[in-house]
Amino acid sequence: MKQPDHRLFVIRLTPRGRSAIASLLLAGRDALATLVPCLAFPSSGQTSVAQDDCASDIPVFAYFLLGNSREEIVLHFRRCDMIELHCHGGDTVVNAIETALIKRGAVAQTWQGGLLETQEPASSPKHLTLCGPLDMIQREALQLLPLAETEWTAQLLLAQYHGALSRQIQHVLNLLDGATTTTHDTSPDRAVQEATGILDSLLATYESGRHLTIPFRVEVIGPVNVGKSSLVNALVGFNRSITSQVAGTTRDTVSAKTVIAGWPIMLIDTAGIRETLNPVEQEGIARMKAVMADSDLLLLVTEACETQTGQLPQTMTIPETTPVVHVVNKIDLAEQQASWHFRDLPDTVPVSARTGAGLDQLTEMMMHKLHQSSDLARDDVAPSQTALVFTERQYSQLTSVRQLLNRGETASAIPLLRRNCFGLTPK
Ligand SMILES: Nc1nc2c(ncn2[C@@H]2O[C@H](COP(=O)(O)OP(=O)(O)OP(=O)(O)O)[C@@H](O)[C@H]2O)c(=O)[nH]1
Ligand SMILES: [Mg+2]
Repeated sequence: MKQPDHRLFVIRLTPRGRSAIASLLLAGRDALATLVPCLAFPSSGQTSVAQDDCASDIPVFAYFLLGNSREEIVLHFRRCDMIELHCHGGDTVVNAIETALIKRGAVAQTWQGGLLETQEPASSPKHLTLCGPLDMIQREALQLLPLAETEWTAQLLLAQYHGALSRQIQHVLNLLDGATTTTHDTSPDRAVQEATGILDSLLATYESGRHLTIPFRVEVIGPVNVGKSSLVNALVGFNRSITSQVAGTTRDTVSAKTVIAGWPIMLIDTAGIRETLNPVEQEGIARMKAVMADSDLLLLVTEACETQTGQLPQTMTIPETTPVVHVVNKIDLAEQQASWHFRDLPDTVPVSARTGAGLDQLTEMMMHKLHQSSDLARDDVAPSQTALVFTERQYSQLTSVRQLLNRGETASAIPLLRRNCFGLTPK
């Protein structure tokens, strides 16, 4: 016989550390019964809490009994199996209440784990349901949503929570199911071909999707004194980096976070590249090269009025796999714009960090490169309609499915897709 689900969780909703107020959530079928013996009430107020209070939206003031002392708390009943406890924010108080509840059988959970525990997995028997059955992808979106740093990325994650990616994968599943049954009205090969096409486009979105919560890393490199730091400052809108006409001003890597077209971007200013005997500058250049390996995009800055210092040493090589935008700075100084020998080079944008000329074109090209020319670089993207692969787990599972299809193993791909992408048990 199936055992009843009596799991009880105490979840810290607010981060550890000092704050005015902290919030805990007690979640599970036995939440009310576990909590009641720990409570006392002010003489002027109510004397206990019961099932009826769960239906009311009115917060209840109470004391949480802790040995000889008691702590003021405010209870809010989301439901009888989800009770919020709001208490003073000092760590000692929160720890004491959490420990008392653990002693009474609750299991401590982080808010991330708690978020998932309080959802009903699509395949499991009902236990705690906050918003209906969610598949594994939706649960991952829910978990990442609080980490989104911009409204745009939050909207995209919300779309995945509402099933944008799941619907696409469901469509792939339907096609593959159809291909393995004789009743399908198109040919099995055509259906598998369509499914692989959809999978390929989904896999291509991961380059963008993985940056919903982790900023893109854009490194600004180039010879000394061409205006790299000035460009970073112009892009972030404040003087993050020191600039001067003295070549070799920036010695270390300097990071500055900004948002471009709704995406979080980490701009990394670096030491100018030149042959130098100065050990500090050499170290700066070494750090610049080390950062280059992890960059999503390089902005290679040179200057329109190329001076002796503004040239890149011959020995400087750029990794072939990292996308590059060539930025020709200081166009305000170039007397005859037609004379720029850079202007016909591909992926080149002339700008002036001083006047701001060309910066819009630069950010547009940066987005185009970062999203690998996918639709996400376009202005008219409707977030609610956009399906994105956004976790490494999803990417590796979909890659495995794609490989099985490549080998013609459609029947094996279907359960993998059902189980590992959705968390569903195979039929
Ligand atoms: N006229 C003009 N001057 C600029 C522009 N951008 C930067 N400068 C000037 O060029 C000089 C060098 O600028 P930085 O931003 O310090 O150059 P950098 O490439 O970071 O230099 P290092 O850190 O030494 O490698 C400063 O005097 C800036 O004011 C520009 O667009 N136009
Ligand atoms: Mg600099």
